[in-house]
Amino acid sequence: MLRTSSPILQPIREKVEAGERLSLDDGVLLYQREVPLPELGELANLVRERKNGNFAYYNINTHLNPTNVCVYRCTFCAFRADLRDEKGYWMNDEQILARGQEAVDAGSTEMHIVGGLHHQAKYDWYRRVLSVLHEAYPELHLKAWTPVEIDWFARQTQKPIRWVLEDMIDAGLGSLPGGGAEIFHPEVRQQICEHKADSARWFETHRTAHELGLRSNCTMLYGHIEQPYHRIDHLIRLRDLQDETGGFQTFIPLAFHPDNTGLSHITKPSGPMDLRTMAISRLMLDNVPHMKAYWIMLGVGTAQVALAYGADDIDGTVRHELIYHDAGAETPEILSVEAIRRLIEEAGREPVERDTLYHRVERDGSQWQTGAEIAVG
Ligand code: V47
Repeated sequence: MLRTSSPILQPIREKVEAGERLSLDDGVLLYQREVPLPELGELANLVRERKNGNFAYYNINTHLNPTNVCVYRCTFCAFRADLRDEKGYWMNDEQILARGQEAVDAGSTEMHIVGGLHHQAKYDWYRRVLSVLHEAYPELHLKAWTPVEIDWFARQTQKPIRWVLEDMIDAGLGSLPGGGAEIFHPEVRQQICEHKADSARWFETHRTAHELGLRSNCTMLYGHIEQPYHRIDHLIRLRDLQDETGGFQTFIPLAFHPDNTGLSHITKPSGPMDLRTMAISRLMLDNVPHMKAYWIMLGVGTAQVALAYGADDIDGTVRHELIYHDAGAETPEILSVEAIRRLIEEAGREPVERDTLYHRVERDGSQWQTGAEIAVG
């Protein structure tokens, strides 16, 4: 039972305490300023602790963006480059393998791989990014490609999404990251990324991945041109697929960073808005086991506080992150394991190293092995 009680929150509080599902109207109401943030946080924390107790998970991971050249021009993206841009790059096998070696030397269990849709790169090159890494470093989990890329590969090869996913699994794909979701509602999607995979295609990809036994993550890009209604609609669409498949592991709310983007006139969401969005996401997505406070995007301080506003995961040590740093993120490029464990402990939580699929990791220096799967209440 919670201590505080604002009349505006009372009906929602009763539902959450009883474990009942929140509606679209409930979610939109939670974005109203009259709903006190501390009370909202307290409710989200109730759900967080029901599911994950006092644990806060992290992993040792690295990012690989094998090219930034992209045929699409999403207005929110500062990472992409044109074919002839000075900042454009396209990695070869040697560079990709060097990243793999660096990751393994640092004890990474996961490589997060996404990138641009290069005008000249054929499907076989994208497949090869995975196969060269997987052959050389079979223990490194490859969390790769968003539905935007999978849709592009399907169009390039003229094959169904299922074929592309099966072929990528054969090459070493371990799971799908949550990117490319942005905001599903067409009123917004058509304005920020009209050409790329639409919401139907995004969901088809994740549904098919789950049917093939892959786990995946999901995200929402907030704080640009969308309204609270679009955010809650987005969360409910994710919740509906999760009811069907149960394949999502983690939801990551992504705060928009405006620098060097086509939306640079927009002010970045504030800390309280980040915490509100985390808490509302935790309450709406009652069937998703984990909520990630991605420290790179939130900043370390807000990520720590978010562990009391619904989040139970902080992502990883991270190295070579470009998408947020190109868009003005001022966070460090990497955190040591000691730093990440300390920031979790400072927030009053118990740090647990996990692998990508939420097994505990038992570690002896850079040697590691996976233990039991983490049980979620
Ligand atoms: O799809 C792009 C977003 C996403 C900007 O699955 C931006 O564990 C803010 O999906 N400001 C990629 N956001 C990152 C992503 C992710 C991150 C961490 C963990 C996981 C996971 C997934 O970043 C893109 C897009 O939605 N994005 N540009 C920007 N300027």
